[in-house]
Amino acid sequence: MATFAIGDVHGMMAKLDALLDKISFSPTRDRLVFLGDLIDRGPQSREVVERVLALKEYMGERLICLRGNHEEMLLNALDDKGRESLVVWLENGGAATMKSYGVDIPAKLPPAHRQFFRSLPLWWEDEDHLYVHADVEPDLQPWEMSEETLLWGRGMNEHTLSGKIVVCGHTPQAHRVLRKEWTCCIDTGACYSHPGMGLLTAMKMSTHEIYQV
Ligand SMILES: [Mn+2]
Repeated sequence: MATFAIGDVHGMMAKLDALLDKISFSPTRDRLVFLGDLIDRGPQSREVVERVLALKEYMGERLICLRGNHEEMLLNALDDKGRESLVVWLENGGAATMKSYGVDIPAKLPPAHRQFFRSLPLWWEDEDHLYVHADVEPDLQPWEMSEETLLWGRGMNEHTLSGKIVVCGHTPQAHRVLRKEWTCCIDTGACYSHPGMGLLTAMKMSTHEIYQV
């Protein structure tokens, strides 16, 4: 069984399709770990979520999708922590997501999708790696870390406590992934057109081999 981590998709359906082809994973044996931020900014968030849900239906617990700060902003807008939470989300790529769903308020998002967003965990781990959307706190167990760090942090910290390699997205890297000794960031700015960005990245965890489209 191989495990592949996949960086921030941000509504880029064609790139997700191409990447899933490229890694030629086995849906009956392998494991996929999406690092969060499936949605926002790019044009096809609805299609991306539908694809991940369809894969999840088939793969069950072998598909893990973490919550990113963009799913968090969507949930804040949905649960309305005030009108401001909706504005914050819309201005940070949420408008593209609403457009892809053809709805004008988040409460009209499909119930299965809302339930999916709520179900997303903040971290996951295997023998050798700790997977988070954004960042970790070096000396805390993952369940003790603040949501602020896990969803929004930019520190690229090592997880000293476990010694596991941290695998994260969230902070777009130009040209290639960021590899430090104990941290890998595989967000390569799939939705951006800045020089060196616009790539979606997967990493095969047993070898740390990189796949990009
Ligand atoms: Mn993010």
